[in-house]
Amino acid sequence: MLNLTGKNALVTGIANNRSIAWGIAQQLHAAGANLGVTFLPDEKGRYEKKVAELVEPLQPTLFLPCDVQNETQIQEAFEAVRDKWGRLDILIHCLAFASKEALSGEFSSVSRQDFSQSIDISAYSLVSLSRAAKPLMTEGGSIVTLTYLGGVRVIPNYNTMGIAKAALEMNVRYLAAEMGSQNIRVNAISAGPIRTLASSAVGGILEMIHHVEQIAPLRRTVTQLEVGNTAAFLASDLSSGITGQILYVDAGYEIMGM
Ligand code: NAD
Ligand code: 0WE
Repeated sequence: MLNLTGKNALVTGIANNRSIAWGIAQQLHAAGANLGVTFLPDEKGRYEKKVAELVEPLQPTLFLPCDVQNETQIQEAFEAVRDKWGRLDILIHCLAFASKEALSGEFSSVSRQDFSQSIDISAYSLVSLSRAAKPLMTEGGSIVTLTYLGGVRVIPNYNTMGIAKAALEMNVRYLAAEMGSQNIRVNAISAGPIRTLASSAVGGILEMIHHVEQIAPLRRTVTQLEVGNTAAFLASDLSSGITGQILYVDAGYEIMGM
């Protein structure tokens, strides 16, 4: 059975009750994991308060600010993990960002700055967090990130995020190859479209979800909790032979050609 009792899990990317990271945190908690949660700090501290209230029922033993563009904040977060837990077993990377301009219009119109920012937040951050996690994963570990089909195929308007996801998926393979000797596994879940804060800000997301409901073998989209269950599996010893993989949790959409 899936059992994460005694495992320490750090979850990034919770913004609200629709976040995929929230679905993951709930399922890790249900499987018995000890949770730490990071949030993206903002000037007014609004995110902090909202996320703190949301995660309260999961009784996280760590609650830390972590803007992945800030290397010092990353280091401080993992120092806090080391001081409080001593060991880390599970790292969930569930965040992405591209400017509004980079997510619409002609792909080639993207500015150098918007392109770099998206790669930095959405792809490089996995390298940075994994590097910080590595010395704390003394009994092996599992790193799980979230990707999307737009990193492999052209999805209208996904544009620069597609390039960032392609880089993220290759990061998964290089990190898995490097860290395997320490029994640290690195995998990605490629989720089908789900209505979240990030996706709702995208024009036409409802039409895309409707399209998936017509085409996907299961004739529906997936939920945050289904992604959470797969993350719990990848985080657990049930997946001990799996590393460097991109696992599609998309109601089967990816296999279809027509
Ligand atoms: P979300 O808006 O709930 O989560 C995105 C998170 O990224 C937020 O918590 C936000 O605070 C965080 N973030 C942005 N910039 C950051 C920074 N500089 N430092 C730290 N955190 C930062 O949306 P979501 O849909 O749950 O997205 C989570 C992940 O799932 C992303 O990687 C996204 O690409 C991926 N994904 C989403 C879908 C979908 O349809 N919603 C499908 C496949 C994959
Ligand atoms: O990865 C994502 C969304 C990522 C995302 C969303 C936003 C909207 C608000 C990253 N940055 C931002 N920046 C903002 O200012 N998904 C997989 C969801 C998504 O986004 C799309 C999609 C799908 C699906 C964008 C265009 C087309 C399809």
